[in-house]
Amino acid sequence: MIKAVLIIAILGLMTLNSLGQGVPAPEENIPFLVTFGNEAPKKYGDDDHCQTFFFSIPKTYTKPFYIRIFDPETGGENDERVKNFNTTTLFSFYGGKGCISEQDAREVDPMGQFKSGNLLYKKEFGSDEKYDNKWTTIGPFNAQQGEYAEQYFGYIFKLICEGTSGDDGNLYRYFLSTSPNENIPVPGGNAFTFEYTFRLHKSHKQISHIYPFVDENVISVKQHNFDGDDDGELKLFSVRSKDVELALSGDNESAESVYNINSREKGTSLDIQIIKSAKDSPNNNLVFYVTNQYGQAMPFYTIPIGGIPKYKGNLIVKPTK
Ligand SMILES: [Ca+2]
Ligand SMILES: [Ca+2]
Ligand SMILES: [Ca+2]
Ligand SMILES: [Ca+2]
Repeated sequence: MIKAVLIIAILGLMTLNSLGQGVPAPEENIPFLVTFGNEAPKKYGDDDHCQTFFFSIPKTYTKPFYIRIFDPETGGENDERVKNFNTTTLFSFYGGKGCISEQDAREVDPMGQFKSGNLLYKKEFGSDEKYDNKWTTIGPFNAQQGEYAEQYFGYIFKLICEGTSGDDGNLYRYFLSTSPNENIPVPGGNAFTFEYTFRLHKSHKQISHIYPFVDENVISVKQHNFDGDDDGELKLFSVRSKDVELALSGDNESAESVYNINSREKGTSLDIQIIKSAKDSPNNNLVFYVTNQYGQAMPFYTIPIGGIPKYKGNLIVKPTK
């Protein structure tokens, strides 16, 4: 069974390799990650002023890599201004032992030892034209500086963005690149998080996707979202299901719903779609995470493991045992 899951996962990584490692990825159709300054109220759509992303580098990649951040500062273009821009955010990047194996690193809230591992880089950004609306590069780094975790498909690194002052929203994106000057994907690389705080598109025509990965131990999943502003519908698709309605939260509210996993869905990703309402609505930020039956947070990969799930109806699939 584990072997089958791994084979599916590797095939998925290979076929989707060409899609690159933008965070958010084009397949997610999410315009920006968001982190607010620590003086912003939760109702702006960020419950903890902190976002953690992990990057995985496969064993097969032995050259240096870079992390690129688009618009790391909070000012000028892209960002959400509340009165004057007065926000600083701290980006810190970790590898080494404990980077992901430390339980606190995999929680949905920043707590305890969530900054586990070796600190490889940190920099605080305020409002600065020099970094506005453009890419900034950190690195080079080597895979061996990460923490190897087979379960997460390679050497793992962790990038934390924290709102250290102010009340504005920092909107930004990441790219895992082989180049310091442009966005060139690391072959077989990926990125994932256990809690996602992001901006939805303004336009009503948009559908955003997130892809939680269901490993062989998962029996049921519970999706949790905060501050969805009742902005449309939330639906789940998988190899077995389509159009399953999930609860989407209102303004400054939380919502959750449970979905039971079928054996056919193990080793695949789910496709949770946020289908925007009929009206355009700017500045909708929300928080999303998914837990398994033990209450453990599950990873969402920007490049879905096993590929984007395609509904296969009532097709009989041979058990993999
Ligand atoms: Ca900006
Ligand atoms: Ca402000
Ligand atoms: Ca920004
Ligand atoms: Ca919101």
